[in-house]
Amino acid sequence: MYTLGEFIIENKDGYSHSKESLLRFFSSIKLAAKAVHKEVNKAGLTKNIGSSGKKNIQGENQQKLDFFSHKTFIDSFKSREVVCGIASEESRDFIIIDKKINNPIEDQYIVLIDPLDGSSNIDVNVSIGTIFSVYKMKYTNKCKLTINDFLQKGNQQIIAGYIIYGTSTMLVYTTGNGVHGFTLDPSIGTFYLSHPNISFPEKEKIYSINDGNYVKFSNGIKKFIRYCQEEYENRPYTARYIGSLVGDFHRNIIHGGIYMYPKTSLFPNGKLRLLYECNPIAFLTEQAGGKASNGYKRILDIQPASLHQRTPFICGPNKMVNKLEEFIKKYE
Ligand code: P6P
Repeated sequence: MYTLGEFIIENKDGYSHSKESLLRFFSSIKLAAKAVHKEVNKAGLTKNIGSSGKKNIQGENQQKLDFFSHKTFIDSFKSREVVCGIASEESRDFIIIDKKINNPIEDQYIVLIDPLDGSSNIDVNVSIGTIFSVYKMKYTNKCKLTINDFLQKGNQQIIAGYIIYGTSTMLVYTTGNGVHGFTLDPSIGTFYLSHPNISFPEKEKIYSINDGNYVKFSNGIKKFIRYCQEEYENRPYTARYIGSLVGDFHRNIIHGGIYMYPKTSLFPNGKLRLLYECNPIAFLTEQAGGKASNGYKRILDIQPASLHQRTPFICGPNKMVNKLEEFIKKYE
């Protein structure tokens, strides 16, 4: 069984840039993931549970583990000399790691990260995750990073993935040649290839949406929810929603389902963030044979205007996403 390092060394992921940079990057991801895994798995027994008492830049309650994960991943990136700039859900501005820019290795990565997505679920023991999105520096002038290095379209990503802290801790990633899942063996701290070439199954089974917002949805979304509930063909689909994007998405990519977070009156531009939630999940979705849109446009083609901008988000099997877009077009 391949370890993640062996998988990369043998270029099983078809990565076409510097293998050394990729190894350094995933060395930092693995180290940080194991540290977060350890804290998450004993959260109930330590002081690391509950709110930090601070608000993040989105004005949301920051959980103690949000900050722990943010700091852990950033420190890990800094020490592996492959990341020159980081944008995190937990920090207003991007973070420049100066000394990396002149580093001799070929690729300098720009990383956008949601350090601990779904963290409101920590106190109730529901799966949560870290989501990461990676670009090369946009401009050859490596003397100075600018915001434009971070506001690249999602179709420019070179790596995207997540770690899910669930019944097991898994790392799932793509470099544009399929989606591959690795499960952590905590007894020896090694990630082993457990899910090669993940793709949406032929048969759709699940629809995921926060039904509590039903009255706030557009007619197109309401019509699609009713469509999922009709008794016809292989419907009704099963409704599954745990309020954790990584948990909902991971289940849906394995079992076959659509995830929707459309705009509502509370979130007129959608709730999820384009750069470090939707773009990486959209890249994985397409690599797994599915489709990701805002209801009208391919997520990966959206030109970002700001680091923390939000977007309506739909991702899943082509047939389900196309059907939803049909309803949105017909009923708005
Ligand atoms: P709601 C978590 O806060 C998150 O960003 C996603 O992980 C999750 O899918 C969504 O928000 C849940 O939002 O409004 O349904 O609680």
